[in-house]
Amino acid sequence: MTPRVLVLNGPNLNLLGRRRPEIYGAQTLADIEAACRERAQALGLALDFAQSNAEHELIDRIHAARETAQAIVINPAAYTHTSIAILDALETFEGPVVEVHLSNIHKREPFRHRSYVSLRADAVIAGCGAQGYELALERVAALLRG
Ligand code: CA2
Repeated sequence: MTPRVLVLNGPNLNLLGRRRPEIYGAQTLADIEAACRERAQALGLALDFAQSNAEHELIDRIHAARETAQAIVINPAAYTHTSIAILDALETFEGPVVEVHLSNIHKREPFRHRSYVSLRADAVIAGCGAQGYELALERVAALLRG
């Protein structure tokens, strides 16, 4: 069976490409989704791609992925630094979890240096821009292959 990966994006990432390109790059979330779909197909992965500005919707997506996906790639955006609830949800998920940030959060304000999600993530990619999502899919494919 083709393994399925959920790529999940947190608040404000729907605005990518329209503001702050110096930090987050010029690509829109639709551009990133298209690149992920292409890379997933090449890696033999099925893909679900979602974004929400609401913490509870992100949690509901993670819960649903327990039944529908074998791995999660997540950019929790600002919830990275605040959400024990998203960490708890990810801890109920049994497959690989890769955390992605477009920017290098460690080069930015001190409040961005702490990630609750990293306490669960099997890998963290930061500062690679949109390419980070494709690198995350490659890592997930390797982890799923065993
Ligand atoms: O670097 C990342 O990917 C972040 O997860 C992005 C979050 C930020 O809170 C994290 O510290 C690091 C913010 C996403 C906001 O996206 C915007 C997109 C366009 C314009 C303004 C914000």
